Amino acid sequence: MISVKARPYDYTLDPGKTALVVIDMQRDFIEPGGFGDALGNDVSRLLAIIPDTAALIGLFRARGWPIVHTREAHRADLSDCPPSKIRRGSASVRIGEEGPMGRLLVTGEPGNQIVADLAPKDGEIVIDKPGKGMFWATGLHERLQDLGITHLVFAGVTTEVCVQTSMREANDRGYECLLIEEATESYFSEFKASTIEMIVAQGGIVGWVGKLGDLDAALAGAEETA
Ligand code: TIU
Repeated sequence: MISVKARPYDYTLDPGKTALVVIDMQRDFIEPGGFGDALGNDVSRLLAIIPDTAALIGLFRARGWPIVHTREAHRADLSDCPPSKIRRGSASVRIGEEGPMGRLLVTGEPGNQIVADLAPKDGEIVIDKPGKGMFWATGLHERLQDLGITHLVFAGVTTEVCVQTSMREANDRGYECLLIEEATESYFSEFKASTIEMIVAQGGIVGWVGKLGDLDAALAGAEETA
């Protein structure tokens, strides 16, 4: 077991039973002309976490530990998208409509691809999810169980929407969850800060939040002493 400095107290992970989950680092949310932009958000804040997220992915790749990439994505016929989701918000372009990067939030479209710097490699799990949470209609829980995964490290966007929903769903399914602070972002700085406080409140009611450098140091330190 490896102990990582975190809030509200040290997080203990089990090597071999730990996977990284990178939530929705797709062009739709991170680049101008995507869904995030259509909803009226300034997407530039999200671009800034790409280097730290790449470094986090690198820690897992170096060890051959499982990596899951998710995309918020709907089928081309939108049969997996509730009409309520399409109606919601005051988007200039709605889900399924044509934007500068193709049809918004539709699988296979240019905007639905994970940003180039974080592109999945062969052997990594890529999940298209129709909801904000990563378990609804994806079969991911069964895949993680088949791999014997008990611990999940989280990154991605946005902190208070798809990351928080996925982390709460994972917590309810019994996973021990750690969110890496530098590898997640929101369009609203105050929402990121509040989400972090919600996760660690009440003794870690949803899980733990830690820093990339502390995870790196803990993993490297454990290998030195092994
Ligand atoms: N709008 C917003 O903050 N997020 C989403 O719609 N999806 C994700 O968080 N991925």
